[in-house]
Amino acid sequence: MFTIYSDDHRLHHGKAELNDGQLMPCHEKPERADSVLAAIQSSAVGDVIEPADFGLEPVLAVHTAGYIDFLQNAWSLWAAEGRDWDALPLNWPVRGMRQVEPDYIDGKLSYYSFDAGTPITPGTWQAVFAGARVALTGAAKLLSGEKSVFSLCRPPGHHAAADYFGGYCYLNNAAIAAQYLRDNGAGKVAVLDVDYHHGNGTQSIFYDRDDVLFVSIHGDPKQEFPYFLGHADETGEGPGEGFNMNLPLPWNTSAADWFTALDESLERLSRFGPDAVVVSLGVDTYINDPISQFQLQAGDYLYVGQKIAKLGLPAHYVFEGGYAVEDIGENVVNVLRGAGGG
Ligand code: 6XA
Ligand code: ZN
Repeated sequence: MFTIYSDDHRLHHGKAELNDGQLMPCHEKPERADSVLAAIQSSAVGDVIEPADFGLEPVLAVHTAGYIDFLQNAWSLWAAEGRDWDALPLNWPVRGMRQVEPDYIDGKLSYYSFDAGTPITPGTWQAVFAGARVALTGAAKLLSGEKSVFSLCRPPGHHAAADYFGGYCYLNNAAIAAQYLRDNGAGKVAVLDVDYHHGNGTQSIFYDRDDVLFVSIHGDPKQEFPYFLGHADETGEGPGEGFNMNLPLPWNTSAADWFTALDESLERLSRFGPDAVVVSLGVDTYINDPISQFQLQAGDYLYVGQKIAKLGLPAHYVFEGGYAVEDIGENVVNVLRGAGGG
């Protein structure tokens, strides 16, 4: 199985996120990708290749032009104010306030975001654009006949919506890949999100569509980030009604209960009959993940890959969360091995 990887992820290296009431070092750091890459290189999963160039068009098929323009220019607008720390938003347009894009950078950061855990740094745009190329290269490989591929994207993407960032995510790599598959021959695509957190961005991008099914297993938003999307009664709207499925689970969910939800997800996916599946592969469901509350163990990840492979569909694994840096490489490799790589 090919892994697609670009070193450019390093250009995004935030100093701090707001967590537990404190500014603390980012959990989402370059060492995460180093760990996964090292585990892939020291196993027999397959070759690691560089991404190709796809231009901006497939990114603009998912994100708004205004948002992309913001991401490209946010750091220089911030730095023009004489600041050399990460750019972070401070307030948001909640109930009853106006959704009008401000002129000043501090207001723009607020307008285009939903949390204070997702810093913009000098190299953020270059890094996230490289991440999108990684995901697009994975999608193109699938279209040219590969059975399964792994896009080692960093930073992750599934919280990013058409026009906002948050949850460590800027460009929605999985959504960009799914849309590219649709635009280049796949009639129906399913996105299976097995990250610990709900993929609110992906859900919102495809919510009113019946050509892309979104299925997600995640920490219940009553307890867990992103808090404001991911409930079981979100089933899609308009033509998309019935094409969104959320399986929220409580803190401390066991591996056995998680796999019951996976079986239910796979049953829905099979019934949909897609031409390809994009897997938002977070391994923050791991028992030792520092910010998450599920109980999967390293060996369980083999079954994740095996069960998805049983669908018999072309599968594009796109890396999302997972913060137990020492162990995430092994956990990802186990998924890919189960899926038939190595
Ligand atoms: C914010 C938690 C961000 C979650 C990031 C993640 N304090 N998403 O792993 O999948
Ligand atoms: Zn996550």
